[in-house]
Amino acid sequence: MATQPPADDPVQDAPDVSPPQHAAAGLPAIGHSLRVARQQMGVRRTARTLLRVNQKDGFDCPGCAWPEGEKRHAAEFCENGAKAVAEEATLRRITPDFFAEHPVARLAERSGYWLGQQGRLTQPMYLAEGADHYEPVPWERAFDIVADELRALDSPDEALFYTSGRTSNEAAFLYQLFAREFGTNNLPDCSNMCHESSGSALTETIGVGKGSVLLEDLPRADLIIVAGQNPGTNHPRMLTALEAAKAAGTRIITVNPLPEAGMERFKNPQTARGLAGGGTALTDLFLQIRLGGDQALFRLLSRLLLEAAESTPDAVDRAFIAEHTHGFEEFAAAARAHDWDETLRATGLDRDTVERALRMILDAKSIVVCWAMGLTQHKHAVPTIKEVVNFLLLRGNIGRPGAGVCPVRGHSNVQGDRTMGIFERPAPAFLDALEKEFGFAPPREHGLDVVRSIRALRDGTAKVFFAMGGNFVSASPDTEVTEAAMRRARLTVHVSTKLNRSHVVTGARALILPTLGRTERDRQASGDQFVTVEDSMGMVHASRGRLEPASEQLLSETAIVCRLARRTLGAGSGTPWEEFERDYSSIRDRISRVVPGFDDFENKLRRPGGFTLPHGPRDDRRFPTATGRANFTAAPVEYPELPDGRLLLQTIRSHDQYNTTIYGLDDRYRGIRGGRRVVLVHPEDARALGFPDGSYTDLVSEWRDGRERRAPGFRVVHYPTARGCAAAYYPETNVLVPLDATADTSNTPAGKSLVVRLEKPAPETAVTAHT
Ligand SMILES: Nc1nc2c(c(=O)[nH]1)N[C@H]1C(S)=C(S)[C@@H](COP(=O)(O)OP(=O)(O)OC[C@H]3O[C@@H](n4cnc5c(=O)[nH]c(N)nc54)[C@H](O)[C@@H]3O)O[C@H]1N2
Ligand SMILES: Nc1nc2c(c(=O)[nH]1)N[C@H]1C(S)=C(S)[C@@H](COP(=O)(O)OP(=O)(O)OC[C@H]3O[C@@H](n4cnc5c(=O)[nH]c(N)nc54)[C@H](O)[C@@H]3O)O[C@H]1N2
Ligand SMILES: [Mo]
Repeated sequence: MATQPPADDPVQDAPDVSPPQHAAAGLPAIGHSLRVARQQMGVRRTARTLLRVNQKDGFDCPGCAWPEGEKRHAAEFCENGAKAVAEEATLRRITPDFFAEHPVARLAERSGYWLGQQGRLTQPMYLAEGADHYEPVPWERAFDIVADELRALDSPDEALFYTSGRTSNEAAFLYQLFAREFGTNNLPDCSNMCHESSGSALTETIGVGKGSVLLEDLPRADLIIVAGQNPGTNHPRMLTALEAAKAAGTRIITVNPLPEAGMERFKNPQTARGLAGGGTALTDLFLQIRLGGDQALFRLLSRLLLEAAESTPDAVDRAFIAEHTHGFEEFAAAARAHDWDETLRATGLDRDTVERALRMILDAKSIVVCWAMGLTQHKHAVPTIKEVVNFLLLRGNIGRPGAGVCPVRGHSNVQGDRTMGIFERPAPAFLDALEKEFGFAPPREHGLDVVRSIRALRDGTAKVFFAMGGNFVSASPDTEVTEAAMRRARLTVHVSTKLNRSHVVTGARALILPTLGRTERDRQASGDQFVTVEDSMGMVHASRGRLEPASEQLLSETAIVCRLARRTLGAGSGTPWEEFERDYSSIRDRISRVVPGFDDFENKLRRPGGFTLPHGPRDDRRFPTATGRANFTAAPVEYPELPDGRLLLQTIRSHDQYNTTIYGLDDRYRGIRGGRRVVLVHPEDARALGFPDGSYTDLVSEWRDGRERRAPGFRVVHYPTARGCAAAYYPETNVLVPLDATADTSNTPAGKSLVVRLEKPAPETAVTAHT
């Protein structure tokens, strides 16, 4: 059966709105995934591909970083995993004719949705200075263009090497090696916009910037708190794990300004009960918190635990605190001084609800806290996550079964890329190990993260932008500033699978280098290769694609790095780039000697399901911090201020997108269909501001630089969010996020608490705005 042609553009944005749903998945999820898959891949390829997702000899799902369980179903996929696979395994193709037909300036007027729908990139393409169109370019010439431009720079620090989180361990390890041999630590990555706040907070407090929980801990927990996360859409397989935990008696508290359907009830499509019956209710207690109120909430819960301990000594774990922690007295003093009224103001919660939460906490011997972007993308994200750690430390909820911190990562290998050294501020020990293994002196000065990279482009101090995947201009904040910055570069280069906006908002010259996806066979001179990835819980395993590549001209990411490195570094490099390209096990051999936890790498991969990386706090309550113990911290409590007549806006994902990749225009669980320019506002707030349901508004963000940032033409949807709060989709709302509005310490764009006003739009913008 033929696949369907892509939809027309521009998208008329007049969404249908119905009440939000109260359960996720079930039969409709299967129907939707099969429909999307068939449109992109046809029937046979759909069946062949979806059966291979996350199987032990198959490929790692390019969707999220949630781990695979030991017991795998014949179809270990979820609706959004299936969409991610279909997006990559699509049979649609972009050939040079497409670029001959469409000038770059016209492509820049298209929506991101339309660009992504055109299909897989098939050939390297070059946009010469002053040219209107991309033209095909042979690979060897493409590498010459990049190498010449890099070598012409006054300093290696004028180059930026971005990574998105789908890159395999092997490619990531070589990419950072190349950047450092070239002479820079400018390795910004999507993590800078994602879980950087978790990394910063956890490294300081427990000494390891990763989660301490394994999949088997979830059903062992008495209580799981899910704060600032929407797993029904973004980590659907997590619902299966939560369902299993419920069956084992675990209780769940959800902390979120939005009542997300997936956390209310899960209808597991892999069980009869899920398909035909009512499914499983997941949340036992819902704390509908105001945006940014979490630090105040966790501080209050800690205060209440300390008070409870005065009459019930085991409300806090004194032995653990004495033996394993530092800074308790200072923290306890700050917690005791923390105030109820301030917490109720910051959170919008009532006293009774907080007390119910406290009783569930006191009843729980072991607690896991899971979180994602709802905690990481605020100005005070790092102190918020440190507050979660304080709360867990009080009852010794780390380093024992059923307890711990569980930051749930986004991109399928974002955690592995970091482990492989994709980091602008590498640890000295990592650089020492590189130096010893490869015999060159890596740069020691810290490099630039995402926000600092944008400033460097804007100010002309960075001149070459190279991206290993991702869609930098759409994912980054302050779209106008970022796009203008990108246009100042001398050369922009994107290693990509699909067309996106970053290919059409370019520097003076630009290259698109098409690459293999996860699902595709990777053939090199020594035979078929596999790669490895690390999931959100530190499990490393192999991933092997089986599909024929989208085009004969694709190179693997690994091969691209190897060839570029040879061309750029020439005889100056003693690194065996040719051998690395020929046989990926030679890369793993080097990784095993440089990266802690990877000794005997190749052999450990033979174990079914792979192996788990060591984690001091989890394994034996070893805390490699500055104090050698787990650190309590007593940062001042913060929460966003909301001026009169304004709303706090969070930027979120719909059910039909993967970051900047738009699969479709519906957000089924929230009752939105056929459009993305919607803003969800509490009915009473909307009425007070004069916006009936179905009216249109511009969103105008207010920031201390006084500059107006406007996103025009949003349909107002009356929605049961927390009072004073609003929500709209990213990337459309990235125009509203000021470049300087970032989290303290982690520098992550604070896209979850923007002060905005609603303004009646000029009539003509009401229904013609595109996604
Ligand atoms: N299908 C699909 N899967 C994905 C992605 C995708 O786009 N599509 N993206 C991947 C990536 S890179 C990532 S990082 C993850 C993102 O996964 P999530 O973090 O789940 O994604 P968001 O849509 O940003 O949702 C943030 C959630 O936090 C809540 N929230 C916002 N602010 C606050 C707050 O101040 N306090 C509390 N308690 N809650 C708050 C929001 O209401 C929302 O439920 O998903 C990954 N998986
Ligand atoms: N306002 C706001 N902004 C945000 C966020 C938010 O919540 N709100 N979330 C932030 C977060 S958590 C993240 S992680 C970032 C995401 O930032 P990015 O990771 O940069 O963006 P993606 O949209 O995931 O990138 C999609 C592109 O990756 C390419 N691609 C896909 N698969 C492959 C592959 O296997 N190899 C290669 N080389 N390329 C591939 C395709 O060309 C596709 O167009 O956005 C951040 N931006
Ligand atoms: Mo992310």
